[in-house]
Amino acid sequence: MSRHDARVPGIAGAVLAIFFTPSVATGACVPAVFRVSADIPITQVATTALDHQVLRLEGGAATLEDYPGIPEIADLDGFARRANGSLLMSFDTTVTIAGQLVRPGDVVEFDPVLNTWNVVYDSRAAGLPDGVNTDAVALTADERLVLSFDRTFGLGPSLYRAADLVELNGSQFVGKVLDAAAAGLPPNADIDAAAFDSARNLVVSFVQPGSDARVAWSDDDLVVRQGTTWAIYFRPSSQDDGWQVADLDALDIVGIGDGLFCNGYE
Ligand SMILES: [Ca+2]
Ligand SMILES: [Ca+2]
Ligand SMILES: [Ca+2]
Repeated sequence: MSRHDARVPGIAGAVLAIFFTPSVATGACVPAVFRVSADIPITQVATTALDHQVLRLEGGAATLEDYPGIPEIADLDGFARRANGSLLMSFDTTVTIAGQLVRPGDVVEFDPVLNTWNVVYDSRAAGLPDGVNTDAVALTADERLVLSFDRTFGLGPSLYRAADLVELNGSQFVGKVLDAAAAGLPPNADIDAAAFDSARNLVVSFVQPGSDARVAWSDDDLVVRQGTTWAIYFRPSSQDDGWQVADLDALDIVGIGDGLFCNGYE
């Protein structure tokens, strides 16, 4: 399910490699680990990942993370890593993993030590309308699920939009971490990757290019919520032109501890 964008003019390639050393006005740089997936094969720092695989990016190095059991037909489109190393994933299509049916709305947890897979959010049992795809997975500080979906739908008395981020308690929706309408995002905006860094900054990627009064972004960019606006957090295309035709569709972040971020213009 590729969603190749029209690039934002003047942005692509405008920034030299920054190698995950975010800096702000102080010039201080803090290392971070990004785990990302794309909607098509992506090569970065001479390492290629297919759309169901993850690139681990740290300090200018890229490492392929290929989790056993994921069918190649799947596009990994939601990803988060627990503190204990277990991995939460969602896919764009229905797949069978370790004998279990995993629907696009579901979230499945992979334990890399025990090599086990378990569905931890059963979308059908939870009442998510059939056909709704979970397209972003993040975790609160106490490791509750935070999900985004690929379309607008109603559930109970509430309306959920594609750029909402919804917090769960178990399988129950308990509130919006980001309310797209309240945030002033256009009705067609769709968040397709989300994570909190260790300073609890909300970092997301969108399906489409977009902008607010301060900044314009492309579908591979990571943008950070700052009050009522956004700023560029990290721009993968600054490291590899392959991102200019790829959508970043899954994300996890570890290691930025001081609220420092990369605005792409330092
Ligand atoms: Ca992917
Ligand atoms: Ca979404
Ligand atoms: Ca994206």
